[in-house]
Amino acid sequence: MALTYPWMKPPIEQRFPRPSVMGVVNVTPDSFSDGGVNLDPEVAAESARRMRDEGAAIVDVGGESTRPGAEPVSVDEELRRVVPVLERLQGEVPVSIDTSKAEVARRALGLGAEVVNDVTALRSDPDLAAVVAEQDAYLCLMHMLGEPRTMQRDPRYGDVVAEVKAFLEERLAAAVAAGITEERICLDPGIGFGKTVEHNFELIRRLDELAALGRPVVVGFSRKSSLGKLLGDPDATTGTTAASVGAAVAAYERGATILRVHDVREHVEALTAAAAALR
Ligand code: HH2
Repeated sequence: MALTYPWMKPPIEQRFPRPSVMGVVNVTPDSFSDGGVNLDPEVAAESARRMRDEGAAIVDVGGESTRPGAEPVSVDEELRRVVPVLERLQGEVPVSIDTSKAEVARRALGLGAEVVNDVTALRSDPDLAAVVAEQDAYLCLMHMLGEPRTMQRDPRYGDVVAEVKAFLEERLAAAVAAGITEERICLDPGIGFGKTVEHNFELIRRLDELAALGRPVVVGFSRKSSLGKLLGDPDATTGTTAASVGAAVAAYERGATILRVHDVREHVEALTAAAAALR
């Protein structure tokens, strides 16, 4: 059963101590690295259970791809994809719902999801903030420049870290003003969401500046194309597991709390060793 009393629910940094791994299960035909793999709800649920067994603190279930160029999906289609998976995981695997839609979040929280992961940081559905506030859910606010359909067309910043930080600070204040408890909220620079390879690595290099906002930082560099490009393929659409692990460990060292990843076992092992070494 979901915890609904504020005095029973720990702050997000206690619920997900540093470093915690968030496994990714995309129930979509078109996600950039695992599209089509988990379309069958039983296969998706099995992927989530395996991630839990491999050490994921939570599994992020998504029914809409936000890869560069992706087209939005309807509420009905998103519900059709994720609800059968959430029903199977209820009471078994801690779940985060990767959605920007209030109705999807509401159904997911009713089925036991703990976190709402909104890549639009409460900018796309005016009803989402109230759903999170009413359910006293944990919330991830992510930075994105533009929208998935067009965001990778020549993204530009004066100072990418300063601009992402100002955005996250403003969205955090907006969420709190909408009635969401600050200690439920974590922040994410949105690796690959309207950013070049250099922007993405600068955000990791200077992640301490984002952590200085005082909220736990989530980083999702896993398998993203910047890793493939860094390794020499200018047309890469994905990156390797090894490169993902390297980026995750660097992000952890610079202050990340939650690492959102596809390859859970490798990340848990690497982060366990990194945490022992850096303690
Ligand atoms: N990245 C993706 C989706 N959701 N959420 C957060 N908080 N941070 C991220 O970096 C992030 C995210 C994109 O990755 P993926 O889910 O694997 O692909 P797709 O959007 O194509 O389904």
